[in-house]
Amino acid sequence: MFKLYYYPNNASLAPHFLLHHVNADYELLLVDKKSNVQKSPDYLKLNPAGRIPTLVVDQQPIFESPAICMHICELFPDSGLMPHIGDPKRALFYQWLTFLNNTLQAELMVRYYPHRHTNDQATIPNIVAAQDDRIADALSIINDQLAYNQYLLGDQLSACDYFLFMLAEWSLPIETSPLAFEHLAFYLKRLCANSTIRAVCAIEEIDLSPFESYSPELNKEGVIVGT
Ligand SMILES: N[C@@H](CCC(=O)N[C@@H](CS)C(=O)NCC(=O)O)C(=O)O
Repeated sequence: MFKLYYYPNNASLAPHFLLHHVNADYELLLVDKKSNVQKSPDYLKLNPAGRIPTLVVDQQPIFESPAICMHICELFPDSGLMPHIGDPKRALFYQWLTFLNNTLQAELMVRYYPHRHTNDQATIPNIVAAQDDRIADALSIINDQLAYNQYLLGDQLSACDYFLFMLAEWSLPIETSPLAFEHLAFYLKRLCANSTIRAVCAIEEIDLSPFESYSPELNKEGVIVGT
């Protein structure tokens, strides 16, 4: 039995996708972020960083969303969510999961918590604008990878795709949305048909319609405008 401490559409979303995908026996425990429960003494005993998510497996709490994802993949080696040791794609798995967490997610965190990155409130709009550019740079690299690949690692879905879907959802309000990138936009639309994404987003009340309704504007030659 797994216990996932979560809040809808937070960093718990990727682990939630994986637990659902592998058909694990799991319980969802809401951490009421609106009341700052993630900073409460009881929660800090599980997760001293005071962040969401935490996964408890056999009484052992683990924090950091990508670590939780890798752990779930290793506990369910036949799920196909992580290439086996010896598979050349394994290195790409590490590469993309780290890029997603350490670059795109890190930039999004500064974008959404800019006040934590300055002593001068007047600079907050500048931080947000700079972050919007950095997020667009990261999305562009991902878009290039998806130009010739159905999924991030090639032709097979992996945990990296679930992680990317979570971050793409967070990126929707950013100045250059993920839907401004053609290959990424078509990929996200395709992922909306994934049964785990549909089920988990229904549980967490996440609206898939921005991705589902993606339909690029075409010029007279049938070429996407802006490409
Ligand atoms: N690196 C952590 C970041 C987790 C994180 O920052 N979670 C956010 C929600 S998406 C959170 O707990 N925010 C509340 C806070 O910082 O007080 C991870 O990937 O698990």
